[in-house]
Amino acid sequence: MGVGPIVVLTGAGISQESGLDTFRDADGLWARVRIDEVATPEAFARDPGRVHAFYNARRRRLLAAEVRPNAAHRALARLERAHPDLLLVTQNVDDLHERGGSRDPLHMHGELLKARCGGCGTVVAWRDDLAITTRCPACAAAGGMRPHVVWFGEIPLQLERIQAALAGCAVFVAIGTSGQVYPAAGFVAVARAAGARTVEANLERSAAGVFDHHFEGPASRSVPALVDALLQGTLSAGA
Ligand code: BJW
Repeated sequence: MGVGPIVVLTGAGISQESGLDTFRDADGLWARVRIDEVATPEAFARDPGRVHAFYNARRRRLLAAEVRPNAAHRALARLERAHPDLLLVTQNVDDLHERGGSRDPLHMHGELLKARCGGCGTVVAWRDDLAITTRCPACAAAGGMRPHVVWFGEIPLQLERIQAALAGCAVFVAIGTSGQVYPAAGFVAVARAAGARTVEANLERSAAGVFDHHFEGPASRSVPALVDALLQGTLSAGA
C-alpha cells in the first residue's frame, strides 16, 4: 500500500460501543462529574479520596467482563499489521487498543491500569483500587500514589514523538474525538500543514472543515470501512 506514514488519533468515542463512557456527549462523564473536582492536580491535592473514588469506579468498569474491544479497535490493529509505518496515538486511558491487537499504542493522556508515585515518580501496573493509604511499592511512602493519567494543566506524554510523526505523516486519521482538548485538538492542523490528507471517523462530521474525508456513524462500522478504504487505496472515491 502506497499511502505513506499514517498517524491515527483516537478518543473516547472508539470505546463507547465497548461499554465505556465518553466525556462530552449528553450522557458523558462530564455531565455527571465536575472536571475541577476530579481531573486537575488541584482537585487531587484538595480531596484525593474523591479523585480516587472517580478513577477506582472507572478502573473497575474497565476490568468488567463485558467491556471488550470492538470492531474498530480490531480494524486498527489490522491496519497496523498491514502498514507498520503507523503511529497509533490514543487519548484514552483504557487498554482496549492493546486488547484489540495493537502492539504499542501511545497513551498521551496516560493509562488507567497504571499508578504513579508522586514522591519518587515510579510508574507501576495497577488493577486494584487506590486509596490515600496506598503505599508506593518502590519507596514505601503513603499518600502519593495517583492514577497514571494526565489531568488538565499537566503536560501530555511523549509529545515530541507525536509532533515528529505528525510532521512526517501522509495521512492523519482522527476517530471518536470531539476535538475540544488541546494539544490533541491541534494535531489535525499540524498534519495538514505538513501536507497530510486528513480523515475523520465520528458519529457526525465535525463542523471545523479541517478534514478531507469523513466516515460517519458508530466507530464499529465506520472504522472497518475506513481501514478497508486505506488498504484498498479507495479513500478518495470512498468518502
Ligand atoms: C463516537 C461514538 C461512537 C461517541 N463512534 N464516535 C484554552 C484554549 C486552549 C487550550 C486550553 C485553554 N485552557 C486550558 C487549555 C489547555 C487544556 C485544554 O485543552 N482545555 C480545553 C478544555 C480548552 N489542555 C490541557 O490542560 C492539557 N495539557 C496541556 O495543554 O499542557 C500544556 C502544554 C501542552 C503542550 C506542550 C506544552 C504544554 C492536558 C489535557 C488533559 C486531558 N485529560 C482528560 C482526562 C484524562 C484522564 C481520564 O480519562 O480521566 O483526557 S480530559 C478528557 O478529554 C480525557 C480525554 O482524553 C480528553 C478528550 O476527550 P475525547 O476523547 O475527545 O472525548 P469526548 O467525550 O470529548 O468526545 C467523544 C467523541 O466521540 C464525540 O465527538 C462523539 O461524537 C464521538 N462518539 N460515540 C464514534 N460510538
